[in-house]
Amino acid sequence: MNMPVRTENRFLAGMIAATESLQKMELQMEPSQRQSGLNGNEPGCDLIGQILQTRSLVIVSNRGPVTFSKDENGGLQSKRGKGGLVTALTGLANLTDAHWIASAQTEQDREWSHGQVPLNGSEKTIDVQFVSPEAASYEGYYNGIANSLLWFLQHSMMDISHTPTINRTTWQDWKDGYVAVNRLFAEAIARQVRVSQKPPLVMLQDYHLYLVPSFLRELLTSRTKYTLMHFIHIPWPGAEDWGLLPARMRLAILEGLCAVDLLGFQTREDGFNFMRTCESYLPRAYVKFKHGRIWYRNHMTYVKDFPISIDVPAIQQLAESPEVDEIRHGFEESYEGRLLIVRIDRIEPSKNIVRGFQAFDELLELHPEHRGKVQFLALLVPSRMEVDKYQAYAEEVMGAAGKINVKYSQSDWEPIRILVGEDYPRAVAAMQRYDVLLVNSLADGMNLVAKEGPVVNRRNGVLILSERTGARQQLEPGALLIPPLDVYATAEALHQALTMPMPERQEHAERLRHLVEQEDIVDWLCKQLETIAEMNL
Ligand code: GDG
Repeated sequence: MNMPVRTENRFLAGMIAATESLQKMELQMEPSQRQSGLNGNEPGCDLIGQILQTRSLVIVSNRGPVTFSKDENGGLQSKRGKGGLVTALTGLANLTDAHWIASAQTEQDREWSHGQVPLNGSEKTIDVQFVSPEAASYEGYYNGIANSLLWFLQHSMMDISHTPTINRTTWQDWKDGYVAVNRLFAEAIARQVRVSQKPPLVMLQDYHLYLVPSFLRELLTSRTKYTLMHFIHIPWPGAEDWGLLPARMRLAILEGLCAVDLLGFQTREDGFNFMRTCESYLPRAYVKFKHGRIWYRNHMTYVKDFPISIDVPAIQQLAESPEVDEIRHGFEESYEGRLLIVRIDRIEPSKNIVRGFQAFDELLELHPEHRGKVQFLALLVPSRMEVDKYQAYAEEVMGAAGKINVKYSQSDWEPIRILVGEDYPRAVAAMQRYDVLLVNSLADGMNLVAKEGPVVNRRNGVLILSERTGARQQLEPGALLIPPLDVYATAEALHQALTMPMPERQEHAERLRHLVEQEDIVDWLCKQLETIAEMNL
């Protein structure tokens, strides 16, 4: 069985990015500087070295930092995971013994199963281990429950008059897929915790692994020393949304998460919603909202927001590379004399791509002076194409753009240009060239594009940001906020951005750059470790 390599490797990318940054930092700094962290004034970073001297790391995510495939000669070739999260966590791995548990994505991952993977630019290695569920079990866990049910519920995208219908197949996906794969992960973690020389920090990632913590508590005795962290990358909606999930599933998820020591969310709102959900649906949970604490079954879970970010130096370095330079020159030539609106997303209903095009249509109606003068460039990465809804959505996106192009095209101007495919250097080149970056997600845990754009853009471009992205919490002072359902407001925001005087654009752009640089991916990790130390977890 050969599972397709999927494109949505966003948090892995982040982890790797942050780990590599830390790694670089460690290599470049004198020992006396190491304790002071990134720039010497981030208290969280003071503690990284200290904490990791006494702890080992067990990182757990659905996708790992590496996948294996066959090369042309039938040999084994490895491909490293991309993005900030993988980088971030790989960096940490350089500072202590690290073990990464993930699910096998290919037949070669299954065969390879467990071994050492070298870290970039260092003699150290990271111990990577794959769990290998049966294909049907993985399908039920990944597509059946995580992507079709939890993703839609947590992005408030359930169209309950029609979908989802929870039927026998869903329950089978739950029992033989989600529960079974979470148990497999827990068993692998438990084995690792038992043989660990130092008490491990177990860092679980995301919505695929909600049940792991309670299984782990069952498998390990209360005398075993370890700290359990879980970071949730996607939104946590209000208690009413969770009311739609059958009680048995909801209870298992809440019990799982209340077995964690430190539970991280992207925003304060997400953490607050989680606590409200526990108060509503977890009998005998005692919630202290003000202090972010939940007591359940003699265990305290500390709930806190740790907004994820990007590896700023890494993306700036890539932006300066000859490869990106060449692509940017191409864009500059093609769009010379025109203002450029850019969006960069997975083809994903929560990214609200169709309404983005509708807003552009509205702009060209309301402000015809932009016709022929503004180009909309959409860089779209195919995602989860094995799920019917995603295929249908991709068709809808293409249809919406096609209609607008038919309506307004001129001999030398096609209003919307769509580039489909995975090409990160191309995405970075587009980020450098935009005059307006449109992020209008219906709901988004964070949205990293909103953070990447401002640190590489060369034209003091304006960020239009949905108020339902996690990025809003930090970037609001430098962005034009829009309600994502309102295409009229989005069209007006586009007009405001396209006509904004340069000094104002500059002020907004500088503010955004500063906000992102202040709190990058290393800071995200530092703050979590700082909390572990402060809370004595
Ligand atoms: C989830 C949550 C949360 C873009 N084009 C290509 C490419 N990209 C990069 C972007 C960005 C990443 O992919 C996408 O990250 P987002 O945050 O925008 O969105 P999700 O994939 O939905 O991520 C989200 C995130 O997890 C982290 O916690 O922010 O809310 O939904 O970095 O620049 N990457 C590659 N090829 C491309 O063509 N490899």
